[in-house]
Formats: sequence, structure tokens, C-alpha cells
Amino acid sequence: MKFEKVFRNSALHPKPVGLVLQYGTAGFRTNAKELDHIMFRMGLLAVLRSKKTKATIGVMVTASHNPEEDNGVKLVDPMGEMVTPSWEEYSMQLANAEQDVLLTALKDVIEKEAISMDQDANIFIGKDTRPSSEKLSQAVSDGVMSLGGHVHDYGVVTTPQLHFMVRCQNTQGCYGSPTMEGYYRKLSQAFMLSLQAPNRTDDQKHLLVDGANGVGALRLRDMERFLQNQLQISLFNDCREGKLNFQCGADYVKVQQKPPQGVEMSVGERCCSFDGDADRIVYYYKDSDGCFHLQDGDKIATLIGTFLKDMLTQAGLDLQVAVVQTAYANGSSTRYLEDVLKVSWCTTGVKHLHHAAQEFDIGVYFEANGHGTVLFSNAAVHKIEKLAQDSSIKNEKKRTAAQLLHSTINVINQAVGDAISDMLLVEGVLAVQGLSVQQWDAIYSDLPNRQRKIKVADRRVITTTDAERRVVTPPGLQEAVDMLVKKYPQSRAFVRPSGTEDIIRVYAEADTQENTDALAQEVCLAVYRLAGGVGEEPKPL
Ligand code: G16
Repeated sequence: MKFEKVFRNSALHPKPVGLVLQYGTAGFRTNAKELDHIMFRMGLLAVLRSKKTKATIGVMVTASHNPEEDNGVKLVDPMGEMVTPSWEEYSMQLANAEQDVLLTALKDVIEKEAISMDQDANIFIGKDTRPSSEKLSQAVSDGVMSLGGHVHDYGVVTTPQLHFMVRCQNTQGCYGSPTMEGYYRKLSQAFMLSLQAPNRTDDQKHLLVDGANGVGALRLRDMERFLQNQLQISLFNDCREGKLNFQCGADYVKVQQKPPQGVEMSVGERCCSFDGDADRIVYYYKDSDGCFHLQDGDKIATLIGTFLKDMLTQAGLDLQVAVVQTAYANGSSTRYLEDVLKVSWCTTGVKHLHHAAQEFDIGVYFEANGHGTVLFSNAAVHKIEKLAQDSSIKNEKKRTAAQLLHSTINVINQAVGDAISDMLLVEGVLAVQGLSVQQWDAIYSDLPNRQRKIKVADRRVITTTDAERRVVTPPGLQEAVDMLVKKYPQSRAFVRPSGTEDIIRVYAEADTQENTDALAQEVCLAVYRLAGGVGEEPKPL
């Protein structure tokens, strides 16, 4: 194999000398200006991964919930999941190799993984709506083609759509057709089958969607015609004006605990927000006193997990449903879920949750921020399909439950959390169960909670353990958090470095909002003082 082309073209995407970037929670993510060489090199890596797995690999150019000036890259493995953690090491090796040793780093991966360079490589590329994405996705293509790979560029698509295409391609169409039309048709047909409530009122069909001024808004518009008016969408923050993720989108709504700008909500109306690449969703509404109520990823997991369990019981199927959560899960959600389902914990990051959910017959995983999906084991799919197609079943309730489970499987994008697919799933479950958004909200009451961000000189000084619930370094910080937590009833707090932004995240919950905010403030101060805070000391909100 000749590497002259890689050598030549890499010089067109030079690495700034000394720049070192970490592979974070969801790939590389930083200011777009620092990413050209990373994109070229991830194109190279995708080719190696494709040759190694003998399958199509995806590369998505996006920084998801981050501000518009950032960008990033997510690598998609053959079944549509995030790239396997052992290859994260290789991506760092390639990303951070200085220009003169790039070929050595590349050859090292080839050798370690015993990759046959004669093997074909196919790469699917997608990008979000950021101004920098066009050029950066071109750098990915350059990397792929420099190493002889074939590119299929899907253009501006949501992250989950790209994951879906990769999974469809590598299952030879068994999962669906790897086209945009294939995606819209599969999900919308399954959604309509899953409704089972033909007499829904216009109010029940109506949904307000905040598209975060991102790709989710564009692609949801494309999908509307496939939904045949079964969902009547009022779309806000739809890219016509307004900045991506600015005062809108799922992350803003979840962290600020308030409605996005630009959405006209009436009392009791169901609303939801996507994030910048449409892999997260949160729901909310406003009550008659004008109070804002959030149905975040925990509430979505509860709705879906309990629905699936009910349907399995009605269908007489003995399959275990588990919900996977992270440290951000509200204490009330965990207490509620533990009474009805199995609950499992893992570290922040969909790549970890996805893996943990694969342990069960049916694994529902959601981060509180609205990132999640449901995974069905092959055995579970087989049992459900068999029952749904069994025409000898006389018991109507049982037959309906089996068919509902079957269509639910097809509404869900099992490759990764998907705002559009999750939205259809929630809408279907609410319709089948005849639940209003208020009734759904009343399943349990969240403990007041607060998320804050603290800027420190180097976020790597904070290391954690126990699914990121306890700090290991710097010394004294965990002891300080423990002392503070003791001051407030029903309280909990933790601190962790973000893997997508250059900040430390602080989470606190307690019996009242006042206590929660006081606890969050004190923990912020402890981080600032013990972990090298920069700028002004954190102030109470
Ligand atoms: C990514 C990950 C999520 C994670 C989020 C925040 O989401 O896929 O699993 O929760 O980042 O991570 P951190 O707290 O480490 O910054 P997205 O939607 O931004 O790609």
C-alpha cells in the first residue's frame, strides 16, 4: 500500500504544532477553527475501521448541543452505535500525531489491528447546519479518499439519521432502507400502526416542536408529509432566523428549566425541544398558574419503560425490561422506577448507556438530558414478532398488546437516541394510554435540581469514580462535597469534568429549590477554590 496521497493531502490539513485534543464524551469537540486536521484524520481512521470490520462506517460532523462556533465529529460503528472504546485510543493517536509522524501513527494502527489494506472501505458522511460543517465534512472526505475509501455523502442530516443509514447498510436492508425516504417511511408507518387510537382529537394530535434552529427542524419538515396529519406539528426555531442552540433547544430547556425563546405556548399544550443534531429530546408544558413543567429523559424513560412492561404483561411475554440511568437521573425517578422495573447505573455518555442496555431483553436507556432509546435483544424481537403474527390468538387484549409491541420496535431507532423517533414513540404511548401531558407529569414529582458550569484552568485535574458520582482528585474536593450535602435534607451533589465543553459540571438536588440552589452554589465555590477556578468566583443565581 502506498501512502504518498495521505502524505501529500495531510499537508493540506496541517495539524497546529503542539495542539493536543482529547476524545471526549461523544468524540472530538471544540472550536471549529481547531478541527480541520482532526476531520481529515478521522476520515483516515474511518477507512481503517471499515477495512477492519468489513462494513460501512459513519462519520458525523456536528457539535450537537454546543454553541454554533464549535464543531466536532462522531464516529459510527457497523450496527449504528458509537465507535468501540478501544478505537478511541487510535483516534487520539492519529489526531495528536505531529505532521511528520502521522504516517508512522497510521501504520501503527494498521499493524496492531492486522488490517488488510486490500479490503474495500465504505464511509457514510453526514453534517449538521453549522456554517463550519461544510468545509469540515469536505476534510473528512479528503481523508477517506486519500486512503482509497469510497464516500457516500448524505449532506445535512440529523446524527441519528446517519446512524440509521449505517445500520441499514450493514444489515443488507433488514433494518430498513439506507435512504432518507427509507427512514421517514419506516418510522412514520410504525408510528401510525402504534397509535391504536383512531379518535384522537385535534388537541391530542397537536404538538409544538422547538427545532433548536438546527438540522432536526429541517428534517422534521421533510417528514411531516409521511405522517399524514396524524401529528400536527407547529414548528418553532426552524432555522429561518435565530442562532443554533441559542436560548433554545433541549440542552437550554433542561439546564435553564425554562421554555425556549421563540415558542408560543398556551396553557397545557404539549411541547418538545430537540438539540442541535436532533439526538436529544425533552418535553414540557405550562400550567394554568404559568408554571413550567419539564418532562426530561427520566420522565420519558419512565413513560416508555412502564408502557413496555404493561404491554409485555398483557401479551403474556416473559421478557425483562430494565432502565439504565446516569448520576444525573433525578432521585425521584430512580425511587419510582426501582419499585416497578430493574434499574441499572452507568457513566455519562450514550456510548456507556448503550452498552449497559444491551445486557437486558429490553433495555431502556435515557440520560436526564433527553438522550436515549430502547434496545431489544434479538431473542426479544423474535418472540414479539412471532406473537404479533400469530393469527390463532383469540384474546383481543393479548393480540393488540403483541401488535403494539411489534410496531413500537419499528418506531424506535435502536442505533442511537433519536429526537424524531423518540417523539413519535412518546406520542404513540400517550395516545394508546390516553394520557395528557399533565397526567404523564404526575407519575412522580421531581426533586428540585440544579446544574451549573464552572470554568477551571485545566478540567483534567478533576477525576472521578463510581459512575462519576464521586471525585478522586483534587484531594479534599469530595470531602467538601460530602460535608455540604449533609447540610440539606434529601440532598445529593456531584462534580465531573464535561467531555464536550471546556468546563466542570456541578449537579445538585435537595428537598426545596432554595436548598438546591444554595447547595449548588456552595459546591461551585468548592470546585472553584480546590480545582483551580478561573475568572470571577461563582455567584448565586
Ligand atoms: C453528548 C453525549 C451525551 C452527554 C452529553 C454531555 O451529547 O452524547 O451522552 O450526556 O454529550 O456530555 P458532557 O456532560 O460530558 O459534556 P450531545 O447531544 O452533545 O452529543
